[in-house]
Amino acid sequence: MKFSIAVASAALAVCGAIVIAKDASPQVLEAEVLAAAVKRALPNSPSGEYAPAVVTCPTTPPTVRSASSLSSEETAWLEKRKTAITAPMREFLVRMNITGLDTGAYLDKLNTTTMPTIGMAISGGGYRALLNGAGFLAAADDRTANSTNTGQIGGLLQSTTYLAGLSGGAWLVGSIYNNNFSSVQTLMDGSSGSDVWRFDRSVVEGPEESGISLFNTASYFSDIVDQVGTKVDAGFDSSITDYWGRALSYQLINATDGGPAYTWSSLALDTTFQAGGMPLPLLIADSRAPGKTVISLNSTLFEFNPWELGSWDPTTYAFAPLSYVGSNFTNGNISDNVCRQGYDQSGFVMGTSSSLFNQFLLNINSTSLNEFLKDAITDVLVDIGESDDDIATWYDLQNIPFNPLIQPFRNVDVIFAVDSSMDTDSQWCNGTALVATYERSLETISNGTAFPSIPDVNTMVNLGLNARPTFFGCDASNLTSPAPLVVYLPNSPYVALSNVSTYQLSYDEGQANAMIENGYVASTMGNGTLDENWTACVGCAILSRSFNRTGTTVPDICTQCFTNYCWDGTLNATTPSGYEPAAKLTVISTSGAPTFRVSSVSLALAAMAGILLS
Ligand SMILES: *[C@@H]1O[C@H](CO)[C@@H](O)[C@H](O)[C@H]1NC(C)=O
Ligand SMILES: *[C@@H]1O[C@H](CO)[C@@H](O)[C@H](O)[C@H]1NC(C)=O
Ligand SMILES: *[C@@H]1O[C@H](CO)[C@@H](O)[C@H](O)[C@H]1NC(C)=O
Ligand SMILES: *[C@@H]1O[C@H](CO)[C@@H](O)[C@H](O)[C@H]1NC(C)=O
Ligand SMILES: *[C@@H]1O[C@H](CO)[C@@H](O)[C@H](O)[C@H]1NC(C)=O
Ligand SMILES: *[C@@H]1O[C@H](CO)[C@@H](O)[C@H](O)[C@H]1NC(C)=O
Ligand SMILES: *[C@@H]1O[C@H](CO)[C@@H](O)[C@H](O)[C@H]1NC(C)=O
Ligand SMILES: *[C@@H]1O[C@H](CO)[C@@H](O)[C@H](O)[C@H]1NC(C)=O
Ligand SMILES: *[C@@H]1O[C@H](CO)[C@@H](O)[C@H](O)[C@H]1NC(C)=O
Ligand SMILES: *[C@@H]1O[C@H](CO)[C@@H](O)[C@H](O)[C@H]1NC(C)=O
Ligand SMILES: *[C@@H]1O[C@H](CO)[C@@H](O)[C@H](O)[C@H]1NC(C)=O
Ligand SMILES: CC(=O)N[C@H]1CO[C@H](CO)[C@@H](O)[C@@H]1O
Repeated sequence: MKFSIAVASAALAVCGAIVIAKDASPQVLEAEVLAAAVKRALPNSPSGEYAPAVVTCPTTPPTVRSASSLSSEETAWLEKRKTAITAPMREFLVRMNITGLDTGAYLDKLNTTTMPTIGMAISGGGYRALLNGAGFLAAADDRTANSTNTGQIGGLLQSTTYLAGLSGGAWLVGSIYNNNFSSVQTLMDGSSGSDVWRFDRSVVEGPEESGISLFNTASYFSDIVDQVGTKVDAGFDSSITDYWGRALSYQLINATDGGPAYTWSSLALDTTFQAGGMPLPLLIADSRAPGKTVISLNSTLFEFNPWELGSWDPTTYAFAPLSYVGSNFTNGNISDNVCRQGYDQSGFVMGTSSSLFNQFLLNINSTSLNEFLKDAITDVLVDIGESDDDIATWYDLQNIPFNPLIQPFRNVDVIFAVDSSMDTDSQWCNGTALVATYERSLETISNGTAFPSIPDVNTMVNLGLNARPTFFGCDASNLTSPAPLVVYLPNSPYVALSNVSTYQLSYDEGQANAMIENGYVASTMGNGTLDENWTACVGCAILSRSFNRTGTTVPDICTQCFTNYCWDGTLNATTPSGYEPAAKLTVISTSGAPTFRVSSVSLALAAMAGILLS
């Protein structure tokens, strides 16, 4: 994850320099925002374009609040969501076939307070993470064809309360929510005339239009520059993240020019969302101190939800109303009576959770760009890096967005964590992200968050915990404070060798679909073919904390599942000799080899460099 500068600008205007009004009334926030009954994420930036604009302040001006509770909006929304998922969760868990438990009767005894709270966390890792995460979400979504058949887990998404994404995972979550909670299948299918999810054209090339490709790319960049220019003209700082976020939006938001006026806060205006009809989307961005290029475990983590931007960490411990980010909050209040809106542009928010450009800097010498272009681009990016306009780290160890899901106020019982990190030499994950979150939970900055014990990465590899689903924190009595059970779903080869590089920026349809299918099959254990009891085990993981709360005897099949899937505390920290897992099922043959089209990327980078230099 990356926290770009601009990021800093965003959080900044808000959180950075502020002394927090610890007693800000939550009711204040209620006064604003949710008036309009609009259908979906919408282009509601007051300027009508990419730029933020000054608006009339509401009678009760927006304020920054202390992080000492959930927001009043979230509290009210949770009631709606818990009610909305009651029937789908019952249907889903009955279908999971937990032999020996009268699942329907068990759930009927629970209410909206005592029912399980499910969270999902989709890791970073560029397009690899987007595609692998998409496979999981497709499997979990009961709208996917055949996903409610025997051996499948469709309906998990419809039973989930929180869906968190980081970096590539944030692109996935953001794309789904900015497109009216479209299913993965709909986005994969695409539609004529739409560039959404057309990953065969890389983000540096731009979408295909009629005409000659080189001109397309040039006009794509000039459109982006014009859009960001409106923000600069309106008196706001811009950064590489603005360009990056705009470019991403062409692929992720199904609207002309990537929807320059779409805002993240508009998600809260969607009537289906307001009625609890989808999980609460949460994006994470990391921060770094100015002048530092390394993100440490002690870095402050920021959360974007549809209502607010802020942090639960004691270093910030405040939330600002997202739609007014960009206004000058001093001591938590707007003292100059100037309100600004439209700063939380959706692409900018997604870009804030991921900033790839510096990796081109770091890896530029390994590309086949000619020397002139390498120099030009290096100059541009060095400038940006030196002016602190962007972070120089693509990869933060905390690559799975657990932080918002382990906040005690949210009472999450189980987290389905999809890890598409690139850790080992062979580009598979080895649990580094789990270890990072666990270690952070032991630091002062964790501020009451708890996470189950996680073994070292050597143990992960030696015991194969990174090669198949693994549950952590199964035994609630072994925890010092309440923490969720983690269902870890590592990127592993089932039907595709999905360990492609983070720097692969374009995917032909066959490869993209194979990667999505791999994520699907990984989260269903080969649609049940690798373990006929997998769905029961998913159900057992979801109900585990509930069994404790209600003093229910754990069904035999769950005991069997926990024996099979829970890490039992065994360690083997010897350094493994390497990690080269074989595919568990028949690999889908795809037409082309991985396509990192260096030639077009070169052109596009050249165009970008030219623009930035001008
Ligand atoms: C439910 O699980 C049992 C074994 O525990 C199995 O015999 C039965 O076929 C399963 N039912 C379905 C619908 O999958
Ligand atoms: C749910 O059930 C618990 C325990 O049975 C009870 O304490 C609580 O008040 C109930 N909550 C609601 C919203 O009914
Ligand atoms: C769904 O299952 C049916 C019956 O097995 C099959 O014919 C169909 O192709 C499947 N659809 C998808 C999208 O997998
Ligand atoms: C798993 O099920 C999905 C949905 O029915 C289907 O598209 C896919 O081909 C199946 N894959 C395997 C390996 O069984
Ligand atoms: C994209 O938007 C167009 C026009 O609103 C719509 O017809 C199409 O279904 C959308 N496509 C996707 C994949 O959402
Ligand atoms: C985090 O900060 C605490 C308190 O300042 C310090 O003791 C600890 O060593 C730091 N940890 C890391 C990983 O930087
Ligand atoms: C924000 O407001 C404070 C207090 O009115 C003022 O001192 C500060 O200069 C303002 N900051 C900006 C960036 O306008
Ligand atoms: C790339 O190579 C050049 C020449 O060897 C060197 O000066 C430059 O620092 C390198 N750039 C990076 C990002 O490693
Ligand atoms: C695990 O991944 C980290 C990078 O995240 C790497 O430094 C380490 O060598 C890897 N260890 C093993 C055993 O794969
Ligand atoms: C699945 O569960 C049933 C019932 O508990 C058990 O008899 C069977 O051995 C299990 N199958 C596997 C592959 O674990
Ligand atoms: C149980 O707790 C101890 C102490 O925190 C820890 O070392 C151990 O790994 C835990 N066991 C499991 C299975 O999580
Ligand atoms: C549970 C816990 O330790 N909460 C603390 C988080 O940080 C804030 C700000 O420092 C404290 O006020 C809380 O007590």
